[in-house]
Amino acid sequence: MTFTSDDQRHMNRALELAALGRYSTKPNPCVGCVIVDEGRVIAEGWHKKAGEPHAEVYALQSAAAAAKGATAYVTLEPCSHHGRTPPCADGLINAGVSRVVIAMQDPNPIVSGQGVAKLQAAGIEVAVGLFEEQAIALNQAFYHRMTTGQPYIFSKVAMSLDGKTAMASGESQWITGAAARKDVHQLRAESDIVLTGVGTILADDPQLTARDGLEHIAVEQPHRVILDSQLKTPVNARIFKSNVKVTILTCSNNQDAMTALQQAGCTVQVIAADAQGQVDLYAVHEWLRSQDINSVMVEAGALLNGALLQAGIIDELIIYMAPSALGSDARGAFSMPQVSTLSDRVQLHYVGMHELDSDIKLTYRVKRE
Ligand code: AOF
Ligand code: ZN
Repeated sequence: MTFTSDDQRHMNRALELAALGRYSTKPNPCVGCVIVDEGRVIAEGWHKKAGEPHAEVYALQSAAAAAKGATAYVTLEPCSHHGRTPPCADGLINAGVSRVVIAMQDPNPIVSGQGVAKLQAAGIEVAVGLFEEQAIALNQAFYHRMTTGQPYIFSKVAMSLDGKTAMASGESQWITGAAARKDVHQLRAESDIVLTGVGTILADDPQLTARDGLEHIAVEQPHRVILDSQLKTPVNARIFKSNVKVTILTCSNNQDAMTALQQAGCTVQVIAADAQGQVDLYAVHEWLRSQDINSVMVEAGALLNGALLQAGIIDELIIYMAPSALGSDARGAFSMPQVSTLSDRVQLHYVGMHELDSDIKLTYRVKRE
């Protein structure tokens, strides 16, 4: 398929528009649309929030009758299904557009190829694949879930150069600088769920919301989930103070503790216990899979992080490394008591690196046999 430089310019703009929804469309993908007639942009649109109109609907509304004979640039294959909104392929057909340029096929099995087929059957010229890589990258977690049936699960760790996350006393705040902390808030804003353990709640009393640097941007806050085998989360924890959903996964059936936590404003869900009487991590994984979500960000201490990594539940690690050394008495990032020989080590693929002021952001994918 060959694309002109004008095609590239318009698709670039559609990708820019799509990115405006990156903190608010979850669990839907972010999508942008530009409508062009005789070389002139006549309308633009982007998807803002699940349940609200798709990108094409906004663009077609704004183009009105001028869409007839025009070209639509869309970052995702127009949908063919009646979901929370009617099919965009029908909208484009009814508006009389003559050409549709698409960055990527919709990996959602209820659409996947059928949107294109519908447009072609109506006699519209369709071209797919312009800036496909960028479009997939923009919706990495959505793509992962649609192609594997599992949410994309990553763990974020802020550590010193010697791999330590906290002093032996538990003191841990501000290991990394302001730019890295802002980046963490963006990751939270992109994630459907932020997962933590009761140990982190007791040690740091975090809110786990997306705030820093996002004050003027529409953010659909992540659902916070706490693994708390014995229901030790205090009812006055700061995580309950913001008006954002909290769920506790437990294997305790202490009714009094459960009622008190429900009154504090959270949902308590009992799941299976493992042989040690802790919540079973495979049951946690199953529960995450059952939610309508694309991505899970783990923000936890060494015990939970190590256990999730060893259980093969983590897909990716995002490490913020600060230029400091905390010494060998400080706490490590991953407690993995079962790893006693090098052959048991968890192996990683390097994905990329970014400088954030004086910190470094490193991304690694977990190798699977
Ligand atoms: C498009 N344009 O802007 C978006 C699309 O629940 P619904 O009705 O919003 O449908 C969600 C599905 O629609 C989503 O999983 C994806 O396959 C597609 N999203 N499609 O043509 C858009 N956001
Ligand atoms: Zn649609």
